[in-house]
Amino acid sequence: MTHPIKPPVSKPQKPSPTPASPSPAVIALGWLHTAKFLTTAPQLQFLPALDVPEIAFVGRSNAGKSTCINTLTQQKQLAFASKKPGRTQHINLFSLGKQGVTDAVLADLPGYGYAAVPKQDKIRWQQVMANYLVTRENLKGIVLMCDPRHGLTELDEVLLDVIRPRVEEGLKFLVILTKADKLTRTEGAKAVSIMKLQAGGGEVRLFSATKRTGIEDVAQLLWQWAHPDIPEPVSTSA
Ligand SMILES: Nc1nc2c(ncn2[C@@H]2O[C@H](COP(=O)(O)OP(=O)(O)OP(=O)(O)O)[C@@H](O)[C@H]2O)c(=O)[nH]1
Ligand SMILES: [Mg+2]
Repeated sequence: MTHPIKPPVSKPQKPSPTPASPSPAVIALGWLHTAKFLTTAPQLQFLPALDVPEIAFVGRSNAGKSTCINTLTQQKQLAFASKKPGRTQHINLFSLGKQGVTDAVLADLPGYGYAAVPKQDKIRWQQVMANYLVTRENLKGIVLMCDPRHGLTELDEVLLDVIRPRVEEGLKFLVILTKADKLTRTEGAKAVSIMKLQAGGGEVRLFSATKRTGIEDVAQLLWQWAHPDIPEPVSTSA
């Protein structure tokens, strides 16, 4: 007696899950993580002319510019941060871009307002900075770092006056209220409302490197500034 050979029963195939696409924040942070030191210069004239968007971090000495760049790029010592004010004395550029293709640059600028700096040096530096902010052709956005416990200083106001015409022409502008870990929630909210009135139409965000507040939000904003033709970040493999 022969037994019919049963055909093997194939299990019903589950549809293979499509990998979830990374969130805009993950894409923006991944992009910032590609940051590499590009060059340093004591003055604008020594900076290379570039044709990719440049985003400058400015603000009074010790406000937290270098720390903010290190936090956003998730690199501990990309920019020199220090308890000692006046640590950053050159314009330092960092290139960003996946697969080795630079698509934007971050600029860490020396802080102003440090009392111990000789007057002549202060004036010289203010001129270097004003020159940079007014004439740097590929400058796409300015991030003004401000410690909300001190508010805007006189030199911050000077800077706002210098950049106002360019902001009116479309230059992106963000005020980061730093060291938010030093404020209560209510103080933080109040500082944001006050700064929104002072920032002349710019964006305002609370930020803390220690508590990691505002990192994703700021990262996404910078990503959008550098990629204005792409409305939402799209998934790209590194
Ligand atoms: N608590 C707290 N401290 C911070 C934060 N960000 C920066 N700091 C501290 O503030 C000090 C100054 O930080 P830097 O990043 O060097 O400041 P900077 O604006 O680059 O200063 P200059 O280079 O002098 O213009 C350092 O001691 C940092 O650790 C923050 O979010 N929270
Ligand atoms: Mg610095």
